[in-house]
Amino acid sequence: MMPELADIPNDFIRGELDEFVEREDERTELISLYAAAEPHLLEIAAAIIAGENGPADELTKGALERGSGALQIMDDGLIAGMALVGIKFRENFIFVPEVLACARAMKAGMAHIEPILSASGVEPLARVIMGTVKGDLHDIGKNLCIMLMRGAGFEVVDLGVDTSADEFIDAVEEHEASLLGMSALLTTTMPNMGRTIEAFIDADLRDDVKIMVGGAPVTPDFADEMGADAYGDNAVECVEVAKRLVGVAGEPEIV
Ligand code: B12
Repeated sequence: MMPELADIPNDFIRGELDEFVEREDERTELISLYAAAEPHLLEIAAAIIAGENGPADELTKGALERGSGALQIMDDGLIAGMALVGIKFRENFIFVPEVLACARAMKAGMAHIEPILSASGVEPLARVIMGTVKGDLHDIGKNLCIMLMRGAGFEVVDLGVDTSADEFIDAVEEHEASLLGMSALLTTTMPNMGRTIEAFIDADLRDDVKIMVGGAPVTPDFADEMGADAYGDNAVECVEVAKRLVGVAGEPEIV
């Protein structure tokens, strides 16, 4: 049986979903997500939605202490909260300052998850350069990818946000990286991935590095058209793709 709104074990989230999520497909998807999540993880999602730093920090720490897995906390707590924030933002129920508060709350939670997902201690599988493309300041998804990649044994150099083609090229050369990952969250900045790939071709370096791309508006077709080697839909897939591109067999080892 399909879960219903009443099955979500959190009053605040039930209210938010009922008030702000109008599209039927999104309501169904979010109801399934929240109804299946454990109540203490939904409290984390609620703290993200409310943009409350302190609770996001405390609740994430508490969830780890009671034994929830880092990946589960990330999916059912932190990312689940951001999903509703994204819809409220798109529909103009909230604006940039509120979204920034939610992003800060998410970062407060991620601070506890990071050491676990990044702990690896093995010889690096490969050196990877990661960055968000020029003109784009979104870094939450990229940072999650980096955490999981470090946890899976990659050495990752993080160029941050608003990264130009030249900065990507310089970093690949300086660190002799075999893999480059680019993130974009805006349809207006997505073409900068293609421009960066062009710049690698112009610099005669395209054959030296594998390039993977991701971010909410990016599609496998778009990745293909712009000449990327691979596309990844989420942080777990990012690790899988990275392993495939550098020729490491086996499933990613993630907490
Ligand atoms: C948080 C947020 C912000 C924050 C960013 C804070 C930060 N430090 O990142 C702030 C408030 C700054 C912001 C600003 C803006 N934003 Co904004 N933002 C968002 C929001 C709500 C969530 C993004 C997010 O963090 N998602 C959670 C993470 C976990 O998901 P993710 O980023 O998709 O990453 C996952 C995958 O995509 C993948 N992935 C990501 N990168 C990579 C890379 C590789 C290599 C691989 C393999 C995989 C991969 O793995 C990740 C983890 O699973 C989205 C809505 C949405 N639903 O996406 C809008 C959204 C992206 N923003 C939007 C807009 C319009 C803006 C602004 C232009 C608003 C304005 N008028 O100023 C500015 C632009 C600023 C700029 N120049 O970049 C639009 C974009 C519309 C479009 N199609 O272009 C969106 C979609 C909201 C909307 N529907 O209107 N934003």
